[in-house]
Amino acid sequence: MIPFYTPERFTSAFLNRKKKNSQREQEVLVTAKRILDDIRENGDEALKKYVQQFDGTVPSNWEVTKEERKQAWDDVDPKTIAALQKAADNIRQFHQKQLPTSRTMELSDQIQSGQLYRPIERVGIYVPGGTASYPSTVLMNAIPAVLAGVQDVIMVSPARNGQPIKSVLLVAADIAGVQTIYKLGGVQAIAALAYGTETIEPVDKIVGPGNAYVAAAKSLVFGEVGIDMIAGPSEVAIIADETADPIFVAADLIAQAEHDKNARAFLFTNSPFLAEATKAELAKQCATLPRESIATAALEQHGATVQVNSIDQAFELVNKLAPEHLEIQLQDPMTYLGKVRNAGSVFLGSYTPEALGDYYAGPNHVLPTSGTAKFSSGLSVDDFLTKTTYLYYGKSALVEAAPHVTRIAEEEELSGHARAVQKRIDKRE
Ligand code: HSO
Ligand code: ZN
Repeated sequence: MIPFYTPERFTSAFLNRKKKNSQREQEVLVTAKRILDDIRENGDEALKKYVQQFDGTVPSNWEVTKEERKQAWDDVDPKTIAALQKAADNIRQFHQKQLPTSRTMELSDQIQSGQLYRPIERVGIYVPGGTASYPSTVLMNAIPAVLAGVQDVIMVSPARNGQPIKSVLLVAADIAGVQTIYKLGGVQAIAALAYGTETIEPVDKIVGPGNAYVAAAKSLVFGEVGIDMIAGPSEVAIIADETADPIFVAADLIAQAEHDKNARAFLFTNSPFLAEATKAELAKQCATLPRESIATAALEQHGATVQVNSIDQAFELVNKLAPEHLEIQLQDPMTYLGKVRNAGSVFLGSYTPEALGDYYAGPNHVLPTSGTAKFSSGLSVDDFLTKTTYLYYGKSALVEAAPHVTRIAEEEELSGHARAVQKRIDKRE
């Protein structure tokens, strides 16, 4: 089951950067580029070709109709709808607080400056098909976009082999305020969103998770359109001491491990007792888990119980790891928040499982993975806003600034810049 590590072995196994694109990743990039280029050149004709090839049939219309969306509400259990609505309310409430207040600086009536926030106009949200196709993903990606004021929120998801997009995804899209849904997936969906075709208008930014091909395609279109991030496998780090309940700790490690075979789940503890008890619990709980084989594989290959000398050492290692999710199952958990430097999202106390945040409580579940929490953050309203700065100077303020501006311009040997200021001063005199 879960292997045990000393802090030193954990450091050399998990904290040393050595990432280089593997042969397989290179191949994925080449394939993705070929499809992107073809669709960019040949539009709908190429798009249809790849949809036929990968999804088995080409839908008569890309867009999910109003009737299909309405029908979906009848197909989903009302209890599920109610749960999604409550989750959406919580997510909305949390993200509402992220909306920026205007930033203006008025030094005098002669000098004003500030920053305008404007929503991105068109955003595409990728929602995977297959087993990892989650309504929570729809809520987490679309709600901040809608709150930011994005005019057109367009969701894409594959409709494979003539099967419709799952009803629960369509309902989640309605709840979140998605305007348009296209039956498109894979690299071809990213191409259509990024470049547009005769029938699909391009977007300005693409967000949302996807498989290796989708991730490669997003990385290739980045620059021409915005993207959120390139997500790696999901991760959790749990810091726990002897006061933690091994049943809860094991359950949360498993919740992470069941995502996929590459998911990473780490326990940092100063208690040999908790380490052993958690290990036993993992075996017990995995035995009855429907996704047992995935969870066990992840725990065995990418899991670790790290026996630390102190809780301070646990935080040191975790800050180097910069995990996507951090759970603190210690007495008085709130007092440890100040020790967290690098983590996507923190879950405090024994009664705050990560699953609560994955689905329901409010903070976003789209979070930086693979150590990228050192320099980036989870999805928020900010990701759907642009910032434009502005500046106003009156005549006398320019006169005062002129000698300094022209001095720097001369230093840079850009006399055109100096003149642009000086001409105005000369004219005034
Ligand atoms: N733990 C995932 C989110 C998720 N979990 C969706 C279940 N559904 C990444 O934060
Ligand atoms: Zn999850």
